Amino acid sequence: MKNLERFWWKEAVVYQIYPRSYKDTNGDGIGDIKGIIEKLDYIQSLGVTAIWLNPIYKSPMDDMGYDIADYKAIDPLFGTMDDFDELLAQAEKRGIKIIMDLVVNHTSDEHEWFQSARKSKDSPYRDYYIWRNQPNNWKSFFYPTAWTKRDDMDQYYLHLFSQRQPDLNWDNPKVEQEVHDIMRFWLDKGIGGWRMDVINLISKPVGLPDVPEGKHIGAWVGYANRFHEFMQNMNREVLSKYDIMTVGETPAATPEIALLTVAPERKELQTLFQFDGMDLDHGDGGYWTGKKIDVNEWRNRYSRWHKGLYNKGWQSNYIQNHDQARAVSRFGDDGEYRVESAKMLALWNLTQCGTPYIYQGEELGMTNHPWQSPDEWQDVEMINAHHFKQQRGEKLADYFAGMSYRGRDNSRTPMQWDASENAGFSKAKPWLPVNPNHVEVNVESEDKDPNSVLNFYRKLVALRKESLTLIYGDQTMLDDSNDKVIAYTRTLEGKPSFLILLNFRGEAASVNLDGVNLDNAELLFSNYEDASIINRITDLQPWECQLYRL
Ligand code: TEU
Ligand code: CA
Repeated sequence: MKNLERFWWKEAVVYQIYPRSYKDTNGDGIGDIKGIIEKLDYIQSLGVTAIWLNPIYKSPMDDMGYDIADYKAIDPLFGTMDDFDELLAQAEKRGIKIIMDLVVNHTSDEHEWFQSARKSKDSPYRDYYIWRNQPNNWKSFFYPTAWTKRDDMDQYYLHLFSQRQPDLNWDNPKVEQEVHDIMRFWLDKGIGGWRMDVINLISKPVGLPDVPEGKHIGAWVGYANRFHEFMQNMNREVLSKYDIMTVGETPAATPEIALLTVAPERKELQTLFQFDGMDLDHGDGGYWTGKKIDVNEWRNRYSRWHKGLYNKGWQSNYIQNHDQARAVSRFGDDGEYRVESAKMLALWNLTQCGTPYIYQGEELGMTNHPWQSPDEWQDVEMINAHHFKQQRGEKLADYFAGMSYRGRDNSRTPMQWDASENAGFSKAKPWLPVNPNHVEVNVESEDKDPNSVLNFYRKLVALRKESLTLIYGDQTMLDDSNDKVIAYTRTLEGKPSFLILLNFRGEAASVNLDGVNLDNAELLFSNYEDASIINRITDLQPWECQLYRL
């Protein structure tokens, strides 16, 4: 099977919804399933063909649903199973598939398996989790240690994420059976596929050896031991029996390692999310600090992935999600050039080879939040990191700006529907503050404005869906040491080619296009109204982007 073989999931454009923040219909300040149903016509108007829903299962919400207490129940905050069935039916009417989140590296500590397991070593569920008399040196993703022993416990349990997210023991064959059973339950309802949370962490290295100094726990555990065996079992027993899409979230992947999962002949998953672009704005002080990205590095990393996977496997592309702060605030300019730079990033995201994901609000150019105080934060990662820093004696003033820039709550503030008090998200006070810029940045006003970010996305999604070159074509980087502009062609045998120019800087820049035949170049897209003057094709204004058909 080759890269160019056509499948619906390669041609899909996916819209990611964080249900908690999308639309509240019952006035509790929290988004719900009925809210998503209410907005399906809007979602359809974007041209997207699938929705990935962040978790909506029963959960104490320690990690906002990534801590699941019952895999076969909808959390009452979001609605009922009837609401979910209605969403599936209404989405299907509009040609939209629903992709669910599979979170099976860990459960909630309120899951009945863990409730039973924690009580005694004789529990039939004890071996569903990972217990030790003594912790090893593993750190949790969410600070600080990955091992906890509660007062009523005689052993420590492993949790790679928060204390309330105990890791499942996949070496117990019963755990694998349970997961397959859960998957079938939802697939038999007719869902369109799975996004699989930190799936490459499910198998732990044999004997749980200490992680070497300086190595991140994700890289130490990722792809360890029996991971590929578990994926092949899952594919054989479950996935291969349905016409669905599958995308693994796999921190620490490289193109070489990724192919072991996404090459079709491996019979594991179709595609994965890689993180290589996401640390390019980490400052000298590490994760909780920021800096401007190095454009050459951006080009190198992404083209390494393209070359590594082209014709061998399939990619999934994104510039933000519920874990990543707003792209326009990180890689663009959320001030003076918000509109221009949001469109430039849109053009990047939707002209890569692979399946594109658009995260709610990205289509409006929504920005990071102007946080006033840590008291506003709800995210367990931000709260834990803040407490950890306080305990170590770090001063808030030294890290507040960095956390405000990086924190996950930036992407979780309510969707901005209109200019009214709560941005049309809810009649009540929303669970996270609404960005004050909603008076300007919102669906209602952007819908009416032909030059809005929203309408740019709509046109671009439409173009992408009808163009096999943009979906399946090869990519060739041009002027590949230009430190401001990223330029490339997309080509597919027998089809028109495209030329894409993206100025990643807030200043004028030029690009060298020697060797590209521009004779018949037709400008289809730009974020400046006066861009079609062909003799300045190589001179770009701040954040300018252009797409030509050659
Ligand atoms: O994220 C895994 C993951 O890599 C993140 O923890 C990431 O390191 C961090 O968010 C960067 O800010 C997945 C989910 O997407 C995330 O929401 C969950 O919190 C996490 O797994 C645990 O389930
Ligand atoms: Ca609600």
